[in-house]
Amino acid sequence: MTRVIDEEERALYLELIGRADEIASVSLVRGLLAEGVSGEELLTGLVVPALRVVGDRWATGEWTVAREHTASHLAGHAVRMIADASPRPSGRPRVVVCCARGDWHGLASSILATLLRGRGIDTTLLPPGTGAGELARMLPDSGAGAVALGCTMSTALPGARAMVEVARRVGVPVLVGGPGFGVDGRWAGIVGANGWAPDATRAADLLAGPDWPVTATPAPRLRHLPDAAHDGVGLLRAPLVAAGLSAMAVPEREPCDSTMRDGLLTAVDALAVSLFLDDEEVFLSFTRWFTDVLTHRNIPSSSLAAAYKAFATHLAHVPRATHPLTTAGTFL
Ligand code: B12
Repeated sequence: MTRVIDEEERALYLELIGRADEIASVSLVRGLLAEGVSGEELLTGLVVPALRVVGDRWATGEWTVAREHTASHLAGHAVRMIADASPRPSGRPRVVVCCARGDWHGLASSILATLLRGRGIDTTLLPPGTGAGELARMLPDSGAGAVALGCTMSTALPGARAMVEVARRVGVPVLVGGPGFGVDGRWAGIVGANGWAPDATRAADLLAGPDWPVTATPAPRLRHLPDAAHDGVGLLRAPLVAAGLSAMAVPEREPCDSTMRDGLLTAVDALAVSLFLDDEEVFLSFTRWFTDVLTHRNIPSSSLAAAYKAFATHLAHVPRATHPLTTAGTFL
């Protein structure tokens, strides 16, 4: 029987990365590998659950950004060790693993690439920041039979769309995944993906299964694009954030300041992406999450409502943008 990670080991690992104990966290992972725990089990039973808690602890303000970054960095170290312990597969078509341009969660891609490799599927992992142009240039000579495209932040969905388009244009099918595609992958279809998987294990099953296509046709066009409203909001990013910040009228103090500034930047991006996808749920789900983050920092939701009113005033000339702002305002 394969050895699985237990609750105690999960708690210990979280504790170690949470107190930045690199040596002990590395030796825990090394020990588990030596005991014969599979790479896949370590990824799905230890690293991924720990990263989720790390994120939640940042969101609730329990951990500082620095503590969250350090813990995540150590989790990346574990992924590297697991990858190094997996034999290099051969003979199967290669999968190019990457994340949507605009999304910096490259660790999720490296977790997927490592798991695929453990299943005997060879991968080329592209770093975050790789865009559609670079993907278009490298794909034809890569020997890739598929692209596995991750997206953690819905704000990067336009980047995902551009990457799907170039891959499908050269006949390479694209499997997508990650929370940025929404609950049950609701935005996977609109970006033109050939498939969506809820987790890395099922991604591997799909890619190795008989139903995964060997070629792809070009992605269907999005009827409502190009979209002037989406471009208009994007162009006003800086003035909108400035107006929102002053409307929030929260006393200047760290760390709330940067949380709000970063949050409002993401709010503008989420609004623009709602227009891009023609689905205001992107903006509404972001607003629910951000309200929660602010509440944990004792900032009332009325402050965010005030920022959204300021956005609406600045965007009076973009009628499609005011509807999601008004809807979000009703639950703030
Ligand atoms: C580490 C981390 C970062 C690091 C990333 C470093 C790196 N090298 O990756 C840094 C510091 C850069 C970062 C930045 C930000 N982050 Co961050 N981050 C995280 C954290 C803690 C871990 C991410 C991770 O690797 N998860 C592990 C993966 C494997 O889990 P998963 O995404 O659920 O993936 C599973 C499936 O979705 C699927 N899957 C994933 N990818 C793919 C791909 C394919 C092709 C397939 C088929 C399947 C698949 O398989 C996985 C498991 O089986 C998460 C917490 C969390 N819950 O994940 C927050 C989190 C994702 N971040 C968050 C936020 C808000 C941000 C920032 C906006 C913060 C800021 N104010 O600047 C920025 C955004 C930057 C950007 N534009 O991308 C939020 C997102 C909230 C939301 N609802 O939008 C989270 C959820 C934290 C939280 N609890 O609030 N982050």
